[in-house]
Amino acid sequence: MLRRLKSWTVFGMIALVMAGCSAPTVLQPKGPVASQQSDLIIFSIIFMLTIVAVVFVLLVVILLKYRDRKENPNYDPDHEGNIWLEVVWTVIPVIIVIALSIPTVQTIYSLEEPPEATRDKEPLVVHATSVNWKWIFSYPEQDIETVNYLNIPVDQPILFKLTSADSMAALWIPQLGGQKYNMAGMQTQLYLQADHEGTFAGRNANFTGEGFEAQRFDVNAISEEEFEDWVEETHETAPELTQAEYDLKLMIPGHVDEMTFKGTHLDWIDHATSGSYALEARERLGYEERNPNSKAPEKELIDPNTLEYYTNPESREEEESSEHEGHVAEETDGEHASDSEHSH
Ligand SMILES: [Cu+2]
Repeated sequence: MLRRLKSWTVFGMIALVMAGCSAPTVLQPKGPVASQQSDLIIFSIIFMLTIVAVVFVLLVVILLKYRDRKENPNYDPDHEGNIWLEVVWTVIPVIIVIALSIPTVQTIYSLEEPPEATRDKEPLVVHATSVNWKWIFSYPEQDIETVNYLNIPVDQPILFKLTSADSMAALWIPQLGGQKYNMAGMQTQLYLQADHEGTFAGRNANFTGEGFEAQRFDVNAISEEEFEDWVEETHETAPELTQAEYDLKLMIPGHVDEMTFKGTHLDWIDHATSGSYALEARERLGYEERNPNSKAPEKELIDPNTLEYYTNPESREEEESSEHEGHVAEETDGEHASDSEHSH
């Protein structure tokens, strides 16, 4: 019964796709996290469709059986309460809710852990930072930073540490798993994993204004050897990430192409512990927010190479120690300390 319904559900999905709706990538999982979620979705759909089917069959049966008939003109149904019936239609919904809740809660909790299949494997840590309207990915262990694309090895859990430099965003790679929110000044964690090689679409799933729609990225799932080669090659060929370039190209709202750097911004800022960095960088560089419909010419940014902040790091250290009194507390924070360990 369940098997046949499952094939009907899949058939219905295919029909939807062929009718011109975009392919439901959520139901084409390419990793254990997404598989668990799509199994839960399919289970819930079949379960609920079964209930709908039973209700409609009962509706038709009761309409036919208890209708007013010509041969029985004085039909007078008994409307008085029936305790047995009341119990039945209270208990059944309770059972339905419990039956739906158990697998849902189980799945939600298991998603907080690395995937079962590769639990013994050390996860690859990737800090994913959203900034209007780009994605910055830092690999602290590999000492690499990429923008608007992500290279990951297959069959290894990826532990995303999510944060944002400005607006609240949400990292979503439908074929690898559901989304989680990125917020400035705090960190959320998300385990994802690919078990097929290929390129999967990722995006921001939380509306953040003007450039939101184009805040997309590609996830390239490659073999472990290819990943090692890429890390090595990046160390040899990619330019070093500097704070001046980071602020000028990435902290200013807008779009950029894919980029690759040696080094990560975690060397000078973790947006999870300080939510105002992007705003300060914009102020330093003279960026002013402007109405998207404005016809006035865009204000030119200050060249960071003319600012003492970037050219003379010593001046900055003095400035910072006087500005941020809570700095010492941040350094001893457990999460922060373990992050700086990774970056060596
Ligand atoms: Cu939050």
